[in-house]
Amino acid sequence: MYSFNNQKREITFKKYNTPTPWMNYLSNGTFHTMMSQAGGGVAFYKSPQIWRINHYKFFHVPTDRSGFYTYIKDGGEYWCPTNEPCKTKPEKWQSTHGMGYTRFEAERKGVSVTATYFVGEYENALIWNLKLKSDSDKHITLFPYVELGMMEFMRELQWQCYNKHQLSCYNMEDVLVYKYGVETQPKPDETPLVYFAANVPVTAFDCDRDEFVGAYRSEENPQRVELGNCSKSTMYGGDPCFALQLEIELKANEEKEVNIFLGTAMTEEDIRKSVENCRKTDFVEKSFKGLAEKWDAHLSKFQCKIPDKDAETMINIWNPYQAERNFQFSRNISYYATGTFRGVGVRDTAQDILAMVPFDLRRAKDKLNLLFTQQYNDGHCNHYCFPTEGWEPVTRIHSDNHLWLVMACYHIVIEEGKLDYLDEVVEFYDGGSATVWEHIKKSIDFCLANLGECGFPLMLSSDWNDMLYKVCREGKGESIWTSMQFGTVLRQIAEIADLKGEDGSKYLETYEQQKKLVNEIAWDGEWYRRCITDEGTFIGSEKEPQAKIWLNTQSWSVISGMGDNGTQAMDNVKKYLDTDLGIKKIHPSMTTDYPTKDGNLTMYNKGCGENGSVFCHANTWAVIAECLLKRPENAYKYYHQLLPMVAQAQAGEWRYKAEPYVYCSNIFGPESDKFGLANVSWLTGTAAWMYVAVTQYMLGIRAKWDGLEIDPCLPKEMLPAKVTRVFRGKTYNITITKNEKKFISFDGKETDVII
Ligand code: IFM
Repeated sequence: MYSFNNQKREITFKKYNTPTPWMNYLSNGTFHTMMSQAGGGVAFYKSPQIWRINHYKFFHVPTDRSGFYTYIKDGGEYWCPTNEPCKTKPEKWQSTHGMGYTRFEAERKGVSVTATYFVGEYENALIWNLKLKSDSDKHITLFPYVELGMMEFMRELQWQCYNKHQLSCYNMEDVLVYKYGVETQPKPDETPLVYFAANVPVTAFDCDRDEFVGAYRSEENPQRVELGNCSKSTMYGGDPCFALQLEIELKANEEKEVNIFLGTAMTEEDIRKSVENCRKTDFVEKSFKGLAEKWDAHLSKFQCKIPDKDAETMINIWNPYQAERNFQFSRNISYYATGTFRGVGVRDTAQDILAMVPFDLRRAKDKLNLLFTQQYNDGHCNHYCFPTEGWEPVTRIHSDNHLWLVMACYHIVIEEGKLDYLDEVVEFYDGGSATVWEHIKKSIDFCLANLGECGFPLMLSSDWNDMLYKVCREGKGESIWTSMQFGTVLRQIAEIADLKGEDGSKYLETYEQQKKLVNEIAWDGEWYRRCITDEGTFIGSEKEPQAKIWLNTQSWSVISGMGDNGTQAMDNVKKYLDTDLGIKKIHPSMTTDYPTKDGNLTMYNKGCGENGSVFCHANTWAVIAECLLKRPENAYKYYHQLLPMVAQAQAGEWRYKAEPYVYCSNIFGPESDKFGLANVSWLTGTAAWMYVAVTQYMLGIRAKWDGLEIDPCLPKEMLPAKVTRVFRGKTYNITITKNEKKFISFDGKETDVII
């Protein structure tokens, strides 16, 4: 079904009809395309909310339509190198996802095509590089095709009957142009034109989807492809598309290269310039080379060689690749997330930053600075913001958002080994500005100013766990987990304060107070309780009939160093929550009338989503906790069982369904009849945290202020481990043969370290 080629950093698929679309993201930071193994997907410029280019029909059948298709008309029949969407299939076919590109290799009746799609750094365009060959002299017709849509997806759903008459699609000297002229769009002056061009002569085109596809047909059998010619339709009001007709002569065994460009530019003149650039002889090759070099440089900052090859594949390639995509897209658009309302989540993005820190400190700082702009003078933060769309933020106050900022900042400062970043000045959302150092101190102040009756942080609109918004609607509910998160960052800010020559002890005093509460009030006898409701009920207690034990307060009791009984708590994680497909978030799952019918905590079915599924994001913290407890076998079990290819093999491909090369957010738990079904892949905090867990806790290579600490917690399956880590501009080659702590001081002279 699939195979990895780690040398090339690729995964190849032999079948097009995977259980769900298995996606890749092609991007240059401005122009983006999410593309499946069968050529389906969606392209957008900067924002999928307001500058979406083509239609992608989420959740509809047939699955994974539409996409970026090139019909090859060869005599009476036609087919696509992407395999989909035609009935006539290639005789030989495979597709491959690589770092920022997707390639299709297909053959039918002596015609072979290699189609590589990627977005290079020089133009904002999806490049379709087609290499064509035939075993005999042949004339074929190519029809590259994209079904366009209204750029604002939500407006299209609601208002297309009026607004589609404000769309135009036309031919400009054999370059097709789409203008999204809809009134009252959010940023008309920044809305680009979209273009579609080829580097070979264009015989005809269509801009009107209905003309190209025809009535009661679909992308499976467009009438114009069947007829063998496009109609030269324009589209001033209606449903737009880009379709080109390209006549190609193939000489036996000679390769012909055709390039198609789906791009954006601000004006017609800019389009002309952009297309001229794209058509230059070395443009495509240069762009692809640039992409490869970029990923080489990025990934070479941390590479390992270990006996567990699945883990190695994830650590070296797919996990940091996925983490970078999360850093870029937050939780915006995936096969599961429709890219309609979620902009940049402060909580989510602050966690994503953690996995960017070892790779690119400036990118990490810029993103964190963006999050600081969402902070108010009292220290709390907006929940989501929409910097690209310019929409008003979601202003709900959650108990955890502002604390993640402290953690991200700590990681940056410690990685860099300098305090300079703390002096950068960033505006507050409600006016004025302050240094980064002042910003993070305000995070702490806000938490301190919002403690509940028992002394734990108030839950406010929920903590990390969205579902808990229901325990605090009267504003009294308290979060024991946030107390542990607070404790974790209090130790971090105390360290920074000392480094700055300020008094860190006041933070440690607060830490001790919270720690006392955790052990005296939150300890249930066997594990740590999760939270306190408005009514004063402890959720996550043996005394409760449901949701008795929750993963997060066990793992974070150890991570924060607050739990005197952390070992016992984690033993109970193993006993009650662990499965062969990961650790459940809670046990037992809740029914929809717990704690009461009117005041229920969840509407999720048992074992699904937030209710008793294996929540992969939270599993990463269990891995870290086990490392801190120095229990390598447990850490490895929790880590290994969630490796996507391992979980998929364990559950079965058609049960697991999602990609075997990226982490998902959650997996249906044992209380569901679909135990093992993986859900919400690609964009999830699992990516960043699993990377942190395995590199900084299992392999144990952690930045410290004075240097690099190597404190591994590895089972025999991962030993010996050889790691190359670039740290503060120097390359360290580290060989780990046993679990022993070692410190490399910052003089950095010692580059080969053997443990
Ligand atoms: O923490 C959240 C995240 O912000 C969105 N997905 C679910 C997580 C757990 O509730």
